[in-house]
Amino acid sequence: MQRTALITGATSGIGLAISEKLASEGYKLIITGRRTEKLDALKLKLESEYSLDIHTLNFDIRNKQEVDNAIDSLPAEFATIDILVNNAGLAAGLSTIDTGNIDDWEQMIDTNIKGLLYITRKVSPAMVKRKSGHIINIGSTAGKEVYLNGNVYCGTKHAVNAISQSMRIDMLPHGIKVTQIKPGLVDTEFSLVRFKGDTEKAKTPYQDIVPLYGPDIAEAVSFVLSRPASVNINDLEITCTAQANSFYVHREK
Ligand code: NDP
Ligand code: 8X3
Repeated sequence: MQRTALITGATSGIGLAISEKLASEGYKLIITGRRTEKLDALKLKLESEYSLDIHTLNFDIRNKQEVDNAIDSLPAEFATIDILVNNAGLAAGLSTIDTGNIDDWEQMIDTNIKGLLYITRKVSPAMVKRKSGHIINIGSTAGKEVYLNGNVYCGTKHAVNAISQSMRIDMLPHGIKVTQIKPGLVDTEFSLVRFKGDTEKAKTPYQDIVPLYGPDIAEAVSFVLSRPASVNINDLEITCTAQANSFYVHREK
């Protein structure tokens, strides 16, 4: 049976790649993000490539009312969400704790932690009622090891790690799968967002390595979703070959 997947943060990077991969596999998709024109363009592209119906939801995940209204607005044919991919997120800035920008901190906490919670709280009750579903949270290697100046971003991804483990226990009696995928360095808009449009700075994390790209993570999502009903992948940490963990990156100069 065709399954419906809702992917947050589908306008770019990892979320966009997951949307493309799942569309190619015939999933019914709900794609979300703030940039309407990007959502519309992706819908048009995927619908023409794969003759699928795709629904777009345009909302800011930091706003609980917008999240609730968006999910309540789903037409009947998209209202049963089998798979929730909690991907929307960002890093803003990279500074020591005594110099960090408080607005950046709020944005990361509100998006990466509270946004993930708002949409999970809204979508999961129907999964519980149906006793089926799969929630995939995009964490990070930054949720496993902290690094210099990463303080708040690392904190939000440690929270995603804890919430993923805890929600897996909550969902256990209901047969709902919870998977956390923890990527390392993935070349997306992530770094451009972190460094606020500074293209030169944004290149530095990926310099002299072959980083991961969105499709590498989308492959993993596809794998996780294609396991038999009796099998769950709890956690998956993925880095490029040049990266061992948050600290060790081998750069070929
Ligand atoms: P991108 O910047 O390319 O994509 C981020 C996505 O999140 C966009 O689609 C953006 O959509 C969406 N988003 C951000 N803020 C909001 C918001 N307030 N409301 C709704 N949507 C929002 O980055 P990535 O693809 O790299 O990041 C995706 C996830 O992967 C994030 O959670 C990130 O922390 C995680 N990650 C990234 C890694 C990397 O190295 N790139 C490594 C490990 C984890 P829009 O702007 O249209 O709203
Ligand atoms: C993104 C990876 O190393 O920039 O989560 O924090 S890193």
